[in-house]
Amino acid sequence: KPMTFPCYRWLIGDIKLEIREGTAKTLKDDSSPQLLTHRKAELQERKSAYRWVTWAPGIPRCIDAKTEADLPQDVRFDNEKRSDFEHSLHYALLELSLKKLAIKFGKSWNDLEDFKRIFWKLRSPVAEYCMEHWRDDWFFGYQCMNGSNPRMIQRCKKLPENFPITANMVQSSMSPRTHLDRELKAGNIYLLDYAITDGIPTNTIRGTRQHIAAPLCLLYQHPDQGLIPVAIQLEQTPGLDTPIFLPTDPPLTWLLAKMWVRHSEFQVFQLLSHLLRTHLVIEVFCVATLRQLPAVHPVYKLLAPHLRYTLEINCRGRTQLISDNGIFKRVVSTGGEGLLVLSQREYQVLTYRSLQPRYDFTDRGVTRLDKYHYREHSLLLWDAIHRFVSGVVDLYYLSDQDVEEDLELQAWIRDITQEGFTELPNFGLSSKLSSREEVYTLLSVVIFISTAQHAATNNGQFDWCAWVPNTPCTMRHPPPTDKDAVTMEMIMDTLPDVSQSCVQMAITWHLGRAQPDAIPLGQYTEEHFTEGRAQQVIDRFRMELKEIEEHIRSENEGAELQYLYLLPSRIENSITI
Ligand code: OYP
Repeated sequence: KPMTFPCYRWLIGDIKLEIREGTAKTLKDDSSPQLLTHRKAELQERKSAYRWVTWAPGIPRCIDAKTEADLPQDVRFDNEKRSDFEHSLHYALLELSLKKLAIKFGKSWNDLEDFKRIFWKLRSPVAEYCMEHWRDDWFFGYQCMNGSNPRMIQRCKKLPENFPITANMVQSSMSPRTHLDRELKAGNIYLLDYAITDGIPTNTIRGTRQHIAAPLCLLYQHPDQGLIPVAIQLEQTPGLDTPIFLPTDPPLTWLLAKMWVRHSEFQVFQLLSHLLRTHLVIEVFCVATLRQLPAVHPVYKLLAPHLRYTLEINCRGRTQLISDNGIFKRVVSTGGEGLLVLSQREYQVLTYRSLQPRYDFTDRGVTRLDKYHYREHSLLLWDAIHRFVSGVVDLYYLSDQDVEEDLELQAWIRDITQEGFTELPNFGLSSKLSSREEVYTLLSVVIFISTAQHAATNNGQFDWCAWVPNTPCTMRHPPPTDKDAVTMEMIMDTLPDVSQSCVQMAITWHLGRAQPDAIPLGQYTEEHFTEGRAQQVIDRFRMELKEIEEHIRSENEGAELQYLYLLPSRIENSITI
């Protein structure tokens, strides 16, 4: 097994012996001039191997590599990973293209049941459950909390001015003993607002314009039914052509309105929650760590296992997924210019605070949302990660002053804030680290996002997107304007065609399936830390993860629909897919 992040190669002669023990050292701990020279030489070499580049303006900067082939060998996939990645994709695409041929190319489906014709073999229990229940309102609400994009739902204290709902409209979703105003005050009303997709340039696929709406959806935490959608408006500006859709509308009308919400959800989920807020954010830390911290540095040792393979998967994403002729351009409504505009909008409002789960939940006002498993598991994991990180940091930094005086660590945070997250005045991460507390939080963010948060967004994508009508990647007709004019034919002409559906199935399966060579959270196979004190902290972390594992297991036992994305054994130690 090749070492991804080598520790020892810089060290020669008697010095090599000392370091082979693996004792982590900050700059101050390394006293001999010889060692200091090596530290410097290592960093010089690394800075020339790993350089920043602006792939596109207005999003995080990334590694300077045109394709994965330009990356240094140390950060490339190993043979097993590469062949598995390439084979799995070909397998999925081949399987589906055979079906595609058997059906008909580039055409609409006839009926919702038709999607079953490609829904075969590449299955999962949740995907199947989804296929059976995707029309149900409770299932729609459930997905806002425990689907692939659990960060969109927010509490609604006051109705938005551009969403003119009256109490009357939603009364039928509530018991006669209560009404909208009372439920707003009680904290039982929630909102999905896709304003960010308003006016995004749309893709043209084989000559056909695709469409994007900007929905608003009001939800009610019903005492018996759980979280259910009660009103949907598909554009941000109210008007005669943008009716407010209700569960009491003709069934197909309400269904189509929900599909439009879920189509915006696909875009926000994949591009913002997944790509931008996990992959691209973590790449910044990856590049800065490789450039600024020598392999003996404790922060390097702590982070390296959480940064494995991220540069390569991101390079592949940039060349094959979001490039001018990539997968998005071929089948997704935001393909082309749209995906960049959307990402730039999100980047403008991205905050360091929102990357910390506790703040994320309080700021969205969702601390009292019922059966929000993602929130519960996230907090357990965050706390375990935070205890682990502070345990490690305390071994090498005895005071806040030690933090302030670590010149390598200060160069690292400057690289992150000034070279990585550029053009981002409101990000809220200072370019100077002044206390141990700040270091705990920052390193916990990096580990939490590269493990738990990525698992929560990535690993369910086949479950929630394989049944294409549940989360369509594109819409081929504009949103409905007349509640009484919605037909099955119109729905079929709107949803992704046969070919687009096949690609959506293939790619989400390819990315969402368990990785055969996965290293789970907390398994440190390369033994960066060898000193006993550090091993103890690692062991305690593993024990806590085991407890979380058992807790989640028993909580899910016998449940018809299980939430297992944050099961520690299913969380990868880094973003590798
Ligand atoms: C890289 O040969 C990645 O076509 C995925 O990207 C898929 C390929 C290459 C295709 C290879 C090929 C991984 C990194 C990332 C990310 C996050 C965003 C994922 C979005 C998935 C969208 C699925 C689209 C379905 C229509």
